[in-house]
Amino acid sequence: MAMWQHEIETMPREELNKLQSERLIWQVKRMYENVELFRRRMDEKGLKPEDIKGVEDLHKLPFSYKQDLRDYYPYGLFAVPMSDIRRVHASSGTTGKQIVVGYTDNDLEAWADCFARMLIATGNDANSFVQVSYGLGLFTGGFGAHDGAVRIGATAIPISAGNTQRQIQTMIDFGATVLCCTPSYAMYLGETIEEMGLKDKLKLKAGIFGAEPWTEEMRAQIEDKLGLKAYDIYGLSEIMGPGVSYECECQAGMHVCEDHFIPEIIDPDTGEVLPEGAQGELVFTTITKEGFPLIRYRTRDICSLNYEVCECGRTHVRMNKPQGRTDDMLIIRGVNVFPSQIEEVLLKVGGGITPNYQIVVDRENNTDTFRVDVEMTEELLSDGVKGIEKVEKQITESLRSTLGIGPKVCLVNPKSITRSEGKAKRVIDNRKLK
Ligand code: DLL
Repeated sequence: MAMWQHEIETMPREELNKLQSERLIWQVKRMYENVELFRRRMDEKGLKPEDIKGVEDLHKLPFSYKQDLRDYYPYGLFAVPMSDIRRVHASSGTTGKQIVVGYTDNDLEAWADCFARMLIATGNDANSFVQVSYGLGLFTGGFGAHDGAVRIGATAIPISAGNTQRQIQTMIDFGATVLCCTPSYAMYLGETIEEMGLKDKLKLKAGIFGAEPWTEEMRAQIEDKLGLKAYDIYGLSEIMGPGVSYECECQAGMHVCEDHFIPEIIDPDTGEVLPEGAQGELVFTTITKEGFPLIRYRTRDICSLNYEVCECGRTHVRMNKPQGRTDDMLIIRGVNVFPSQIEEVLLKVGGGITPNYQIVVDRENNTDTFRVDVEMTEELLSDGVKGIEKVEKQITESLRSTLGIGPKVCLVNPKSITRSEGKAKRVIDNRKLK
């Protein structure tokens, strides 16, 4: 299996484009026949499946949106009869009705292959013990990692998310060599292990962390606390789940599984395809998915693509860490603010604080208020008020120079910000309630 996967991952671009073209043509035709919304959008554009002759025509196709999944909830966009759907997953997102996605047998195979590619790229094999601490359930994280682990013949430890003490006990007793969870939970596990003085009992070599944005600084801290190499993995329920793209041993961008998904970067305002290397909204077309295929799906994630062949030899395009989402960008007093920028500043400041923070935005007398609560360390707390004020001032100034707008910074007691076992909740925007 490993060899066959690697051949695909290192396919010359010309060959890869040919394969993508064949698969795109197949997908457009079957979706036109089976998905009413897609047919209607094609008809509105005056397009017929025969007009799509290869990847060069991708930009002609209509976009699809998260709202479509809500409008056609739960199964209205599936392209096969329900008797061919073997499993469904769902994602609630932060707002609104949950979205439902479905997989055929072949889709589940492809998904396991994609996750397996990452496990192999990061040094795993049948001797690995993969602790799956993403939620196993309707969330795609747990099952994606589990099926990938099984695919490479490793020993899966499907513990799911939560119960930190038990996670640590299991990690040690069962000899986990790979940990799969969100980066914020990895950080929390690392902090707890540090406090318990158990780091030298761990056998972890690699961590596969994704499902939310995280920074290079956070990577360094997690690697230090858990004594492993931390790799980024990206995915979204609508396209497949974890493994749409993944970091290899070079940790230099995430390879998109281009034999299954074609990425594009567009200007989110005009919808125009941007030149290579530009930053914009990531869009995906699924070219092998049978159950729930999507054409030109607007992810809302902001990133750029790098088509240079990676040092590892893989030709599949690399996306950089998403810099945020078009829909989680905060506009505070007219200034665009991404939570990731704040996190980067906090991790650079380092001393006296932990990377646990929360952004609180509100509106008073028609003016936005902007506060960042950051947990301080026990040491700083025992230093007293003067030391605390000094760090608060330092953070305020760093944030002002990075963001162009200065928040009120409050250092709060250690462990006072609620920890998440899945995706961290970093932003409380009270303006939405007003
Ligand atoms: O979070 C799938 C996943 C599970 C990916 C486990 C990686 C690991 P959703 O819940 O549908 O699916 O959320 C998808 O999460 O559009 C991004 O905004 C964000 N996201 C996922 N991975 C990353 C990452 C899963 N590595 C949404 N970096 C996506 C930044 C990420 N953001």
